[in-house]
Amino acid sequence: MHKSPSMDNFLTNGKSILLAYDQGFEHGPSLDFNEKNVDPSYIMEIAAKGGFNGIVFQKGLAEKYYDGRVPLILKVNGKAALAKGEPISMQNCSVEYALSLGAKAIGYTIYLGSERDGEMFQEFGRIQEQAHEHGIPAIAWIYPRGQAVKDDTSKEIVAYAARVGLELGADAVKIKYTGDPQSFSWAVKSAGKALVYMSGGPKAPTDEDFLKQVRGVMMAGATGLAVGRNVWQNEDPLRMARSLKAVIFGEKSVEQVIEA
Ligand code: FBP
Repeated sequence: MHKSPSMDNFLTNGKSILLAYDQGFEHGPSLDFNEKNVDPSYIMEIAAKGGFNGIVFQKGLAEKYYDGRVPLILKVNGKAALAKGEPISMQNCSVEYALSLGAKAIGYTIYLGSERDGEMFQEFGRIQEQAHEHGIPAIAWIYPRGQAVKDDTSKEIVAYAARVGLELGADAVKIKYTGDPQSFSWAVKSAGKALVYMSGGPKAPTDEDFLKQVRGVMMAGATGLAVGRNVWQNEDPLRMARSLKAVIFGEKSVEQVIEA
């Protein structure tokens, strides 16, 4: 009987916080980066000093900046922001090459609802099998997107994303927050044994706003958070990391964290 590889490399007492840094590819450097966070070494430092459970890099960054201090999730597909039309993100790195760079998991984005989602299902299916053959988990970023998707954070569509991830064999799914714990708990239930990570999103107006989202996600039974901008765009990323860890691992309320 086939057993899925465990996500244990990325967990602390069953919970997790991952640092995502593929936005230079997905959005372009000018949209998200400043003089400091445009440097991948700065992000590697935040991941290590901030005690993250994993860091997400595309292969070029992994080759030149990954230093082994934090488990690596190699993102093996990506889409640039320039082309318009139905979204499609195709593989740019093999599973074998990801392993040679030290990957302890594979990351792959699927745009559920795109007219081209079948191509990503097919490709992820192959990648997931290769990852499992090598004993490492496959994490699916599942973002409902395309003309057919009216509301990408509705209870129904987020749960659908989670379920597609489970059925495709993802060991963890990275999905957007619905906005409240009740509706997000339906996504967590729909994900079954696939672990659920909330995807960070653009920087929230205040730290408190973002911490409230994370608290809601954890109350809904998620495993944790895969976050980029809300950490490395923060003026004090390590302080933000501490606050997030207090909510995720310490089960602290936002009030307790803010007052500390
Ligand atoms: P953020 O926390 O910065 O949103 O990062 C999470 C992430 O999934 C990244 O891995 C990815 O680059 C980005 O969001 C994609 O954002 P979108 O496609 O929603 O613009």
